[in-house]
Amino acid sequence: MAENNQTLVLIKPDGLKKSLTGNILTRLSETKLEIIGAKMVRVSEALAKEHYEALHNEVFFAELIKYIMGEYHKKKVMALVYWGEDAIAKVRDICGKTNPEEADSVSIRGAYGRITTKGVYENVIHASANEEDAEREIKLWFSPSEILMDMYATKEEEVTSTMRVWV
Ligand code: FUP
Repeated sequence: MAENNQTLVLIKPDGLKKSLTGNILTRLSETKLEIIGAKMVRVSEALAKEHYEALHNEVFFAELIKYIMGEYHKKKVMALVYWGEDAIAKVRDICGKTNPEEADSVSIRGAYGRITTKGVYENVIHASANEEDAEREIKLWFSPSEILMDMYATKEEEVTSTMRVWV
C-alpha cells in the first residue's frame, strides 16, 4: 500500500552554482508531490556536521562539510520539504545513486554530479533515505512554523530572544 510521507530535499551549493534550481524543481514536479516548505539557507558548520553526523568517521567527512557549507561553490543551499504518496522513494529515484558515476544518466545526480579530485561526490542534491532520516533532517533544517503541515508533534513554548525585523 502506498503511503503518504515527507522528505527533505537539499539543492546543494554545486546545484545552485550550476543554475540547476529550475531544472531540478521541474524534474521533481513530475512526481506531483507537494512542496510544503522551502527556503534558502546559509549552512553553518554546526548544521553541516549535524546533518552528516552518521558519516563523521569517513575519510571524506571534512571535505564533505566544506562542500555542503559552500566553500567550493556558493555559500547557500535550497532546502525543501516534499510531501505526498511515496515521497521518499519517488524523490530518491529521480535523484539517482549517491555516486554520480554509478547513477543512471537520466537521474539528477547521473546527469549533473561529479567526483572531485579529493574524492567527494558533488552530487547536486540531497534527499532523505527513509522515514527516520526524513524526520531527523526535517526537524534539523526547519522549524514547525516554516512547514505548511503538522507532521510531527509540536508544543507551545515561550521564548525570549531577539529577532531581526524590518525598520
Ligand atoms: P545519500 O543518502 O545518497 O546522500 O548518501 P550518503 O548519506 O551515504 O552520503 C552523503 C553524502 O556524502 C553524499 F551525498 C556525498 C558524500 N559521499 C562521498 O563523498 N563519498 C562517498 O563515498 C559517500 C558519500
